[in-house]
Amino acid sequence: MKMSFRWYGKDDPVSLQYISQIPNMHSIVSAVYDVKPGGVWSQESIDEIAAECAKHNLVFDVVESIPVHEDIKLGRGKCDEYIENYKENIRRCAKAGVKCVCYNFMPVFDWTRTQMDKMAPDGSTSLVMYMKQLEGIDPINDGLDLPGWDASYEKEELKELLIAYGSLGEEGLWKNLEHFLKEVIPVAAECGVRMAIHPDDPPYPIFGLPRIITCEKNLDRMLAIVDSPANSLTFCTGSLGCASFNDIPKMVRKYAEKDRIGFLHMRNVLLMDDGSFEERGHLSCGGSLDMYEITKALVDNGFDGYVRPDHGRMIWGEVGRWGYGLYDRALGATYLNGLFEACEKANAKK
Ligand code: DNO
Repeated sequence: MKMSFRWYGKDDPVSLQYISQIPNMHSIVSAVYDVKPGGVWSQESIDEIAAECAKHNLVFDVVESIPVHEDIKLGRGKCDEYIENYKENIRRCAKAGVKCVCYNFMPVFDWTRTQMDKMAPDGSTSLVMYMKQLEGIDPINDGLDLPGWDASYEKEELKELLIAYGSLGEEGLWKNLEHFLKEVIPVAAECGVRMAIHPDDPPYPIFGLPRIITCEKNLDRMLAIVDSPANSLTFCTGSLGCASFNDIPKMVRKYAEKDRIGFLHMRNVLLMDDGSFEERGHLSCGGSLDMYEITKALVDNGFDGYVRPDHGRMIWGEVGRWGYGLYDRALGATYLNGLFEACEKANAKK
């Protein structure tokens, strides 16, 4: 396992120096943030991230994300040009030492929550999704600005996209994913890069948009499109784990055994009866997921990919990006390091 940490570049309030002080920190997960989806990243920008990381004894070997342009997901417009650009980005990242590229195939919106600062009795805050609040959201008229949402869409554009995806439907989206993978995976394989798709978060349709990277059956289908280790998963325990139909430890074991997990996002969620969920601290005792069983499933299968502590709570008065402060993610990394060491040593004694 290689422990990693997401860093949003020079504007990130969390510095590389602080990240490097977290025990056992190895890799930086980052991206070029000033190029629009569909564009080509300059080699200099990519190399600069790698050089900054190296100054702190960290390795920039995971990209999250190279965004997939909506034209690719919709199979229209400049789809083929954007796919060529995507391939070029993979080649350039590989040149700078990147080994794994995380991406997603969610229409229009990335991860969705209904409240970013839900306060727990201990005064910490975290991200939540309450079904009651979700029902009240009108994605077109509410002018939402949630992390992961591209706030640059005009109302009319957004309306058009929602209609286009409505008529594309799930099977249309599968067809476009298939085209994308068949084009991009061979290039990644050639460069020694593992593409790692991030599941839809949450893993079910929202606002009438199709979502397909949601459950075991669909992950199987996605992996079968190109049966290569370069076509892998970013197994996000919190995203898949906020639907009760996903048995997370079982799925981790299955895909680790098949060597189809390139990258893991590890975090815990508390799942509620009506499908609502709250993000919690990383420990098993904080939520619905058994983080020990998940780690054991990885270690039993000799997992040697990347792991990052995903979203943390805001604690100790920290102010920063929702889910991406330093303190709680660092606690998460330390906890996960402990789980891995314990599982590895227990296995070594057998
Ligand atoms: C949320 C993240 C996602 C993820 C993308 C990957 O915190 O896990 O935004 O980066 O979905 O493409």
